[in-house]
Formats: sequence, C-alpha cells, structure tokens
Amino acid sequence: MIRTEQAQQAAALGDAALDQIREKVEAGIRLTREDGELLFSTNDIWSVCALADGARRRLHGDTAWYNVNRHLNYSNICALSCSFCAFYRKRDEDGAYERTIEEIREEAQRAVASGATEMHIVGGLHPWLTFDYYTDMLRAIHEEAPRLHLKAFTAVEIVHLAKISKRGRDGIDGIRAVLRELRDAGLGSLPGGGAEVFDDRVHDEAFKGKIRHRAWMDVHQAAHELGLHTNATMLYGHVESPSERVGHFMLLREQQDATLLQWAQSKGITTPNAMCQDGVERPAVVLTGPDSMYGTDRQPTQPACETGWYQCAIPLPFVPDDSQLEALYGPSGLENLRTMAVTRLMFDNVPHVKAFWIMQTLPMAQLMLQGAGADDIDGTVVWYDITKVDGAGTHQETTVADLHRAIREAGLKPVERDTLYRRVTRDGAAWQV
Ligand code: V47
Repeated sequence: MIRTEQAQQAAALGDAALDQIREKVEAGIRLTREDGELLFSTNDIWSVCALADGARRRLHGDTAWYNVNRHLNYSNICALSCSFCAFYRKRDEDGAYERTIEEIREEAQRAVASGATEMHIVGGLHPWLTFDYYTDMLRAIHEEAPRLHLKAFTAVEIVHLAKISKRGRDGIDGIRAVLRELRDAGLGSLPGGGAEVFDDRVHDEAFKGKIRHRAWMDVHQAAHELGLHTNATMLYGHVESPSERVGHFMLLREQQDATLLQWAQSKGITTPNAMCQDGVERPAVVLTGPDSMYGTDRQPTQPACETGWYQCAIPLPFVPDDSQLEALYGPSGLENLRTMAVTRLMFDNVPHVKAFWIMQTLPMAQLMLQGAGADDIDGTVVWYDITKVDGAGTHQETTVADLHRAIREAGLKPVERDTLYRRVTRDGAAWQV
C-alpha cells in the first residue's frame, strides 16, 4: 500500500495500536521507549496530537505562556563548523561580528525601555575572546538592567569558557567554578541550546567537534545543583532517526527524574513508581497524569525548590537554508506537529513544552499550542541570527499584540510569564511578578 493511502486510512479509522498508549496517558502511567517509537511511526498523527493536547491541558488548562524578551547573539565567530549550522563564521570571513560591551550595554538599555523581562544570550565558540569578556558582558547588562533575567550560554559555551579560563583540566569542578563566577556576574539560568540529538552516530555525522551528550548533561546538572534552572532542546529533522529522538528524550527524562526525586524526598513527598529507561520501575515525579496525581504541592515551584531543574523542553525543527546540509528538506509540517506532541507525551516530568515561533513560524506555533501539546511560544525576541526562515533577516520581532492574537485565535488565554514561569502583570514597560 502506498504511504498516502496508509495515511488516509489511518486518519479515517484511527490507529488501534495507540489505544494502549491512550490508556496509559489517561492513567498517568509513564510511556516507554517502545511507546515513543510507536508515536513516531504511526500514521495517525492527529490522535498523537490529541493525546498530547490532553496532557498539556491537564497541566496548564487553557493557559498559553509567552514572555517579553530579547535575544542577543554577541558573536557569530565560532571555532566549530557544525554541518547543520548557518550561523557561524570564521575570523575575517564576510559577515563575522562580535558585539562590544558598549553595544551590549546599549541593547540592555533598549531592553529596559521596551519592558523586557529576559535577555537570552548565546553566541559561537569565539577563539580569542577572554573569559573577562563574558563576565564583563553580564555585569554591564546587570548594571543597566538589574531586573532583567539573564538566560545565557549553552552548555557548549560553558565548556568553552572553562577551557579559556584555564579551568578545563578541572573537569566538573572547573564547570562549577565557571558557573559560579557567571552567576555572581548576573547569570540567571541556562537556555537549552547545543543539545542537538544525544546520540554518538548523529553527533559524528552532523556536529562532530561539539561536546558529546554526557558533557552537555553534566553542565546542566552542575547548574541545577547551583540552583539555576535550565531548558533542554532537541534539534530534529536532519540526519537522526525517530528512534534516536526517543533515545534523546529518555536520557533527559532520566536526569530530570533524579533531580526532582531528590527535591520530592527533601520535602517528604512520596512519589509513585514510574518505568525507567532500564525497564525497572522506580519512584519518579510525573507531572502529566490525571489531576489527582499532581496537587500544587507536587509541582516544584519557586521558592519551594532550592535546586534547579529542566523547566522547559523545546523541539527545534532543522532549518536547512545556508547550512552544509542545505540539500536536506528539513521536517515537514506534519512531522513538526508530531514531534511537538511526542515531546509533550514523553517528557512527563518537565512542566513546559515550547513552540519556538522563530523556528516553527508563528502559524505553526499556533497550531502546536491549540492541539499538539505546546504551552509556551517564547517571546517578542526582536533580534535573532541563528536561523532565518523564509529569508527573514536578523530583525525578527513580533509584538505582544500579535502573540495575543495568535494565542486567542487558538482558543487559549495568553499569560505573560517571566523566565521562571511566574505570572507578570504590567503597565506599559513597567512590570511586576
Ligand atoms: O543550539 C542551530 C539550533 C539552537 C540550526 O532555552 C538550529 O528557551 C534549526 O537553543 N536549524 C539555539 N536549529 C536556539 C536555542 C533556543 C531557542 C529558543 C529558546 C531556547 C530556550 C533555546 O538552535 C542551537 C542549535 O541547536 N540551531 N542551527 C538550524 N539550521
């Protein structure tokens, strides 16, 4: 049977193989690796989306989160040459740039004037900037905008900073020391970038030279131990297989289990068993079961939890334009919806799932909020240089009014949040949590 006929039949009848997954989702039972693979292989994508939508509504009702933020890419000069990346430039190459601290200070002033609550800061692995540049950058922004939350530097950059600050040989202690210094300079949390796909085969084919998954996860764990929250991305739709995507989810879910379990035990909260990656049932803090399973005391919200954890999972669709993998098509619209839905369903212990509108496009992000498990859409962004969909330039700004319209049209209630998912109320540029 040709694939389109299969898809039509599945859409008409529904895939009975999903019934056992539906039962598990409704009962709050954790999905297994095999379940994840089935969710990626079934043609009944609308049922997968409906399941994810149910899980998302139990957690967030009709709320869709957004923020007023600015992204800052301080430099695109990078020692690496990842084949999926169209952002990096080599020294002296056309288009290479690095922002001065003065320019960054001015950007912080503009952020304050626009009422932003967050600045999301990432760049390439710059071969000759010294560690002082990074702490000076955070301090300068913090001086200009003390209330602006600085979500900065992917795990890959943190490892690079450990090297250039001569702490590379100290292993995880060096990472901790770097994170502490950055935190003292104003760092508030880590974004989820640089994770790509946690698999050695995919690593060697698409981003050889970048840190492997163990090192990425160690940086996030060190951040969590210091009380910093972080996010986790997955870059999909290039050379990875569906099963490698599921493997990525499993590794992160297991790490989040360990973090949240420690928190729950320290609060005396007893947690039911959930299936772990090795097929053994262990206690775990699962957030996406039926209402009775997660009273508000079960949600690790600030300030109840002194450690950090993964707040948000973000599937990022590969944008081939101008990269070395330009010959690939990138994921289709249906695959984007499905991957968002599977992310929601597999990450039963991560509270938020984001449809980053810059990479998904605003219309696609709207569909994901309405019916594929996303509860967050990122923010106003303003400047973004890492990907440019459909010929967009570096100025990729949307207004709060546009975000509200997209969310309302999806039948949801727009709620502004800060980086820590606290509700924000505002009067123009003046805001409170
Ligand atoms: O690390 C690079 C990815 C990431 C391409 O934490 C690409 O809230 C698609 O991590 N096609 C940076 N993706 C973006 C990121 C992010 C974005 C929004 C919110 C948050 C958050 C994090 O973008 C990189 C890489 O994985 N990327 N090139 C590309 N051609």
